[in-house]
Amino acid sequence: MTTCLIGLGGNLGNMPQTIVGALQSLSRSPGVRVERWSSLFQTTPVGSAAGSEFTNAAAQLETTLSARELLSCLLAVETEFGRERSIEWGPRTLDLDLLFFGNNVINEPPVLHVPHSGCWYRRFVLDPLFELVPDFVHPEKHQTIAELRARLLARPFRVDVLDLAGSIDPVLRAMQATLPESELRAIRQPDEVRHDDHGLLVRLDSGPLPPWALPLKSRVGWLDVSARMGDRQQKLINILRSVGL
Ligand code: PH2
Ligand code: MG
Ligand code: MG
Repeated sequence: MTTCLIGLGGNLGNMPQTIVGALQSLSRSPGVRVERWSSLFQTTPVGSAAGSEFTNAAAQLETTLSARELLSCLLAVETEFGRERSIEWGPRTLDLDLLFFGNNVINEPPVLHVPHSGCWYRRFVLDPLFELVPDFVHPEKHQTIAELRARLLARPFRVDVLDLAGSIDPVLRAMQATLPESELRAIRQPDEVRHDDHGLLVRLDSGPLPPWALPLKSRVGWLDVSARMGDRQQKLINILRSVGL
């Protein structure tokens, strides 16, 4: 038996009905038991094409399935509730994300990544999880759900952006003007790196990291979105919205 945590979300149709229906459907799946679920949260959409307000929740499952099998089961339930995959990060009737599979760290690209890459800095994931399992320890970040969530509540919220190309300043200046509760800074060289690990340290662009930047990967606040779609400004906006700014 493995204890798992999943995230539920969507912004099309009757979401309370869909979420209850999805949990019922999961509990009828062989090898899956739904143990507990959070309340429903109304959340600000993250992503330029995401559409209207989302409803998010989390649930705790017990399963005899493998992570891969459980993922197929989640996809089947998404399909059952009319999920279409046309626009990436578009509006959806139901999104079921496998957030944690016990304490396992699993990377089988392109589909299976556990813990879920976005689960530690997104309020719409952490707020429901905090209700269910505040003391659960993230197996890669080595912090509890409560600690990860508390990091995001600091104001001003600090976002340091690794800027090896030296070209991010205009983007940061434009964004800073509209986001007084954030503190955006470019990091181009080692002496600009802060010694503490507050807020986020974001890598937007792909390419080799210089040796001085390699140790930064082990920081709790390290967030690598270099493989994500979108331009740099859109990626930053999505991060700040995720944090709750
Ligand atoms: N899921 C997304 C994109 N944006 N925004 C909110 N508020 N909640 C989500 O669950 C969500 C989102 C992609 O899965
Ligand atoms: Mg999702
Ligand atoms: Mg998903």
